[in-house]
Amino acid sequence: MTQPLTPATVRGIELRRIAMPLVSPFRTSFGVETERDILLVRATVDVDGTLIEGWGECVALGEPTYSAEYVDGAQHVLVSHLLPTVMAASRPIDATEIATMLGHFHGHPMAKAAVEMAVLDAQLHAAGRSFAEHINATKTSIPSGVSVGIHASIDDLLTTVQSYVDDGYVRIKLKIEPGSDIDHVGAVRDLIGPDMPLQVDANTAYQRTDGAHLARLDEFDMLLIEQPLAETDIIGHARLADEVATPICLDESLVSAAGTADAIDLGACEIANIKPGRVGGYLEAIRIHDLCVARNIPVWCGGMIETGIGRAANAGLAALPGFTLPGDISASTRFYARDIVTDPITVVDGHVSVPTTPGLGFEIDHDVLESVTTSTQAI
Ligand code: OSB
Ligand code: MG
Repeated sequence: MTQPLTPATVRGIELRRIAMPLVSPFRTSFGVETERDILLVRATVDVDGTLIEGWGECVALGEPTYSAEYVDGAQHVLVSHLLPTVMAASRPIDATEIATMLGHFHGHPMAKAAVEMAVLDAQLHAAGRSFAEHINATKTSIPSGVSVGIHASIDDLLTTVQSYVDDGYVRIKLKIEPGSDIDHVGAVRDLIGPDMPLQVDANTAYQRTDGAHLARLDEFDMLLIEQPLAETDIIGHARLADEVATPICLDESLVSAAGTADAIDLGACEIANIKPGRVGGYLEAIRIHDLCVARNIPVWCGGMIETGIGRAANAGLAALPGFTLPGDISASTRFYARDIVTDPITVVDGHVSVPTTPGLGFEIDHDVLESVTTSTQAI
């Protein structure tokens, strides 16, 4: 970190729900997303007598299918438990203190991360500093990968993948599940050729006994297999790592720095997908990045179908030097026809620019935001 930021007194919070239709259905092994129901946190804070606004995005999905959190539950825990605690602070606070202040509440990392994000955004604005600069991130642009949903037909899958190749994405990630795996991956490898980086994400769809089956993916020379087994099954992933040559990467299983260190030590995590929401915030995400660098574990930044708010913040995070693999930080247009920020994330020559403006690196487009808002709640 650079110089500490000036602490902030939280004066008010607005929770805002928005409905964002996806440009096409996104199917994973846990379900189909057609519209994103997103909770935004707008914090009004006082920094040295000046009122400043900051925004956070809660990445919880509409249903508890990717993880236990879901957007209605996140809003409830924020309103009833998390925000009253943060707002009862008797002195100005720093974003880095929020995880500790909320530490006695079990779980709800995505709800906690959204509060931390909003306060951090406001503090960075007050300091006139960008997120990437604040965390001493080194890159000015990051390679952009795209996550491709499960397709019923291989022909349709190839059409979709070709369109992303044409858009310039430098890495393809295919969602897989039993029945839509070996053939799908083989056909895509034939389409994109041997040199294009390729990986798969099972979102926990396989069993411990699927080692021999998953080893059939080895011939396609992929970067990694993401989260084949249940999120709690660390030993199962370690055994799979012995059976399958393709590196095993964890997503759902990694919920803290301590747990990530254990998974690495057990041989269950050869590559790490870091998502700030899943681990309770950007500061825990940086701790995970640091320990992976110390243990020589490659890291990349995952995505949760974020708006321009979350994408900008993720781009800042992924500018840290340990993020050596392309992330799931795609253009806003990958999922949304119209983003809620004035400067949507774009992919140029396969790369996303790291924001350099003060704050997390976006400006809200208030007209678009109003048009997609379904409710607001003031705290
Ligand atoms: O497992 O990485 C995942 C989206 C929602 C929930 C979980 C995941 C995903 C993605 C898409 O794969 C990532 C993105 O491009 O935002
Ligand atoms: Mg994943």
